[in-house]
Amino acid sequence: MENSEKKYLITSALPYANGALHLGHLAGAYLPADIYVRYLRLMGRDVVWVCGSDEHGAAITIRAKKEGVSPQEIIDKYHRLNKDTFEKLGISFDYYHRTSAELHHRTSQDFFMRLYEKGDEFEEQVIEQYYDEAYDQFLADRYIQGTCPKCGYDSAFGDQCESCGSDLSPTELINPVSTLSGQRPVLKPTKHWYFKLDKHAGWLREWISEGVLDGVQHHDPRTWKKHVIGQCLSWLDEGLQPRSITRDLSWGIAVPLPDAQGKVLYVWFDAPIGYISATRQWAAEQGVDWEAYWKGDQVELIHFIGKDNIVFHCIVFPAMLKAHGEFALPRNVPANQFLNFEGQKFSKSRGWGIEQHDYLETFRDFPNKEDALRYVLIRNMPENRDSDFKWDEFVEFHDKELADNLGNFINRVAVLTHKYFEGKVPVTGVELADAHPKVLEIVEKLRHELEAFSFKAAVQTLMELSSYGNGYLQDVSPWKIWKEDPADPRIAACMFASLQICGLLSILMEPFIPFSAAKVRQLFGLPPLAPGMLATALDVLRSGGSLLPTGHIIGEPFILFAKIQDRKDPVRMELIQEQKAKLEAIMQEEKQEERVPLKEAIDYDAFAKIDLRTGTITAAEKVEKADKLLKLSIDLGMEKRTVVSGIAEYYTPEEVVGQQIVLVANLAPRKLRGIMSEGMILMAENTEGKLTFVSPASPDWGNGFVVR
Ligand code: B3M
Ligand code: ZN
Repeated sequence: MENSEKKYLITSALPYANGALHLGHLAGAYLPADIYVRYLRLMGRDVVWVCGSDEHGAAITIRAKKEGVSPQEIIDKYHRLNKDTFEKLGISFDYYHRTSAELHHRTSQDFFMRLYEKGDEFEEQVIEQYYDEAYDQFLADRYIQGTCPKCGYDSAFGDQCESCGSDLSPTELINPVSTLSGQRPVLKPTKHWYFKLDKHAGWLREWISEGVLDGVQHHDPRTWKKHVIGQCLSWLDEGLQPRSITRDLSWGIAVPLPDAQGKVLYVWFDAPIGYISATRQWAAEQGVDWEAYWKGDQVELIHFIGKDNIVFHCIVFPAMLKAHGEFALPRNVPANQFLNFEGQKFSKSRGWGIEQHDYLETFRDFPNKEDALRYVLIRNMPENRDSDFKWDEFVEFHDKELADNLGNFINRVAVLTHKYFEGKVPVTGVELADAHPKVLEIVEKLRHELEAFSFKAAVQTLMELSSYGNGYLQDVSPWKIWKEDPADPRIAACMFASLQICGLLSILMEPFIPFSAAKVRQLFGLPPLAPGMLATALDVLRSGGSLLPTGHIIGEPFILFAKIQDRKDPVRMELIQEQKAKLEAIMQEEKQEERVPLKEAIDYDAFAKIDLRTGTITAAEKVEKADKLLKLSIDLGMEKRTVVSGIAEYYTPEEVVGQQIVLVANLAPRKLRGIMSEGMILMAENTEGKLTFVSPASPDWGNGFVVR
C-alpha cells in the first residue's frame, strides 16, 4: 500500500489524572510519539495523534481521599496540569481528551455491549470479594492492605506488593485491612463479567510471533522490539485467563446491564477505548470521518507506551478489538523501558526525580529549557533497556552537542553570510545534491531510523549532519580565502552549500527540538514549518533545486544555545548545581535516619566503671560448630586473656592475628560454647551491620594501656 493512502493513528498511554508526570513518563510514552508524529507530518502523511487523561479507577478515588476532596476535583486539577505541561514542552497531540467525557462513557458502553451481545466473549462469575462493612462497600484491590505473603512487607496492596514487586490478589494478603475503615474486611459474594481472554491465545501468539493475522501478513515481527515480543510470549506461555472487566465501585463507567447495579467497568477495560473516543471527538471537531482511522487495512495504529503497559496493549486490547470485529489491530507497539534518575528509581515520596512542570518552573529563565530537556531525554532514551538521567550528562549533551556542534554551525553560517554577502544567499552554480551526496545519505539514514522508532540513533544522526557542515566549513575555511581574494568563487560555493544544509537542519531538527527549529527557520528567513515540508524539501534537493535560493535574505545571527557551563554567566550552571545539591541532601538525610539513635546520657561514674585496655590478638581459631565465633588469644601486656568473639562472618583467623584491639577487661567472664570468654573486644558497626575493629593506628600504641 502506498504511504499516501495510509491513515496513521498514533496513541500515547493515557496518564492517570491523579498526579503530575515526571521526566520518566515524558521519555517513555510522549516524547518518542511526538518525534514520530512530527516526522510523519513533515512527510505529509495523514496522521492523528490522540491521548488524554485516564480518570477512572481506584488511583483517582484514593488520591481524592488523601487530599480530602472529590474525585472530580482531582481529575480536573491534574487533567489541566498535565495537559498544560505537555503543551509547554511542545508535545503536539492532535487531541488530548479525558475519559470522564460523556462521549467516552458512551463509546465504552457500546463497546461492552457489542462484546456482550456476541454471546461467547464474556462469562459471568460469582466470586468472593472483600467488603468493608463499616463503609458498606466492596473494596477495590488497592483499598486493601496487608502483609505480603512473599516477602513479609506489612503494607502490601491487594493487587501488588511495592516492596518485592509481586503481583498479588487481595485474598493472598496476610491480615488484610480496609484502608477506608481500618477494619478487617469480610468476604462476600458478588457477580462480575469476565472477558474470555484465554479464547484468544491461539491467534494472539501467531500475530505476535509471526505478524500473521487471519492468515495474512499483518506486520513484520522483526520491526517489533525484542523486549516487547519477549514479554508477550512469556505471558502467553504462562497461559491466559478470563479477566474480570467489572468492579464494585461508585466511580467509573456504569456497566450497561440491568443486573449490574453499583458496578462499573474496570478502568483497564475503558482506558484503551479512550483512544477511540478521543479520535471520535477530534474527528467531530474537524468534521472528518473517525472510522477511516480505526477501520480497514489502510490503518496504521501505533501505541506508544512504557513497558509496564505492554500486556494491555499487545494482548488484552488487541483481543478486545478483534472480539469487537470492526477495528484494526496495532501495527506496532514500540514500548520503551524505564528511565531512572541519577542511578535510582523516580520516587515522589523520597523527592527523587523531577516532575515535568517542576522542571519548567525551576528552569524558567533558561531560554532553551524545553529543547534542552527534550534533547537530553532523546539522547538517552530508554528504548531497549532502562537508562539513566544525569545532570552532568544534561550539561554535557547540551553544551557539547547542541551548542558546540549544531548551534555553532548555524551561527557561523549566518555570521559569515552577513560578512561576505550582506546576509544574502550568494550566486553560484552549485547543486547541494551533486556537490554533497553525503548530505542526502545522512538524511536517508535519519529517516530510516525515525521510521524504525530508533530515536536515540536518529538524534545522533541529526548531529552528524551538523558535524558534516562544521567539517566542511573548516575544510574550505572561506575566511582564509577571503583574506586573499574576497571575490574567489569558492567562498560563494561554500556558503551556498552551507546555507542549504542549514535549511535542511531547520526542518530535520523539528521532530526533536521544535522550539529551536522554529528559531532557525526565522533566522534564515524561512516560513514556519507546515505538513509535507520535509517531503517537498527532499524533492527540491533531489531535482537540483535549493531550499534557500540565490538572493534570499536571511535574518540577524544570534546564539541559539547559550552554554550551561559559562564562566561569565554562571546562572544556568548554578541551577544545575542546586539540583545536584538537593539530591545530595536527600541522601544525607536518609543516611541520618538510618543512624542508630543515641542512648540515654550517663554520668562519669557509670563510664568510669568500665575498664578498657589495649591489647593485641596473638592467636585465633574457629570455634567448632559455631559459624559466627572466633576464639582469640589476647596479649594485654601484663597478662593473657582468652576471648570468644562473634566476628567470624567478617574475619578469618589468619586476618586477625596481630590486630590491635581495645578490650572491655572487667566484663564478668562467661562461658560460650564451653569456652570461658574473659572480656569483650570493641567493634564498630556500620549501617549495613559490618564490623570493624576499634583500633586507632597510633605510633605510640602498646599493649595494656588504659583507655579513659
Ligand atoms: N493510565 C496506566 C499508566 O498510566 C494507565 C495507562 C492507560 S493507557 C490506555 O501507567
Ligand atoms: Zn512482597
